[in-house]
Amino acid sequence: GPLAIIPDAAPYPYSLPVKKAALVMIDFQRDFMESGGFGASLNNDVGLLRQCLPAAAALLAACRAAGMAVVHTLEAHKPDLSDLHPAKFTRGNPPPGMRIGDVLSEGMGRILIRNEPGNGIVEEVAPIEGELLLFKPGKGAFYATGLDEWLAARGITHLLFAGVTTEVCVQTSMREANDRGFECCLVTDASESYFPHFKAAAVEMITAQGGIVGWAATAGQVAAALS
Ligand code: C5J
Repeated sequence: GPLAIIPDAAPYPYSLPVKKAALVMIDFQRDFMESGGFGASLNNDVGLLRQCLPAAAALLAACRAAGMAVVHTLEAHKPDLSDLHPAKFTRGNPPPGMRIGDVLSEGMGRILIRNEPGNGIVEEVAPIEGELLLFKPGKGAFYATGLDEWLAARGITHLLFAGVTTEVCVQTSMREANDRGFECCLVTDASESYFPHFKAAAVEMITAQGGIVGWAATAGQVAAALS
């Protein structure tokens, strides 16, 4: 099959066998990205996260045009909270009304619960028919989701990562993938954090030591390699 090469990837050129690759879009959900959502209610600036949407949309379009597999994840729990560990439920000592499963507002619904309004993917990068949509109860995309089996069934060996937030769910997912033998590349401008210095540190620690977790490239570099 076709091989896309990104010559300017960090820390050295990244080769992407297009038919054995998937784009993994992590947690582009209203909960984290919209004013009035859960992230905003925790005093985070969602404007910082939204900066990555144009690059993420361009990346998604380029990967779709290349015929690549696309996976979208949502950080989401079952309505009965049976997949929510007490350690996650109580972390941060949230006040009543601000715990996972509580109703945040009429517009957003229950916090981090499957299929609630806030748990939808923002329209700029919404899934289309034929793409995998996964609910994930943890930070990493491989924990309790069946993603390993889905990728193995398709012979996928290479993963591109985009999404929010860079140092939490994106980095955790990329590290999980790296330990499972996938060749991973973080698409830097298609990922954002509420803390710019955390994003910068995550990109550095992923690519340091010869790419100890994987590569990094921009959406434009990926699109150019795929075109
Ligand atoms: C966070 C995520 N930051 N998707 N979730 O809690 O990174």
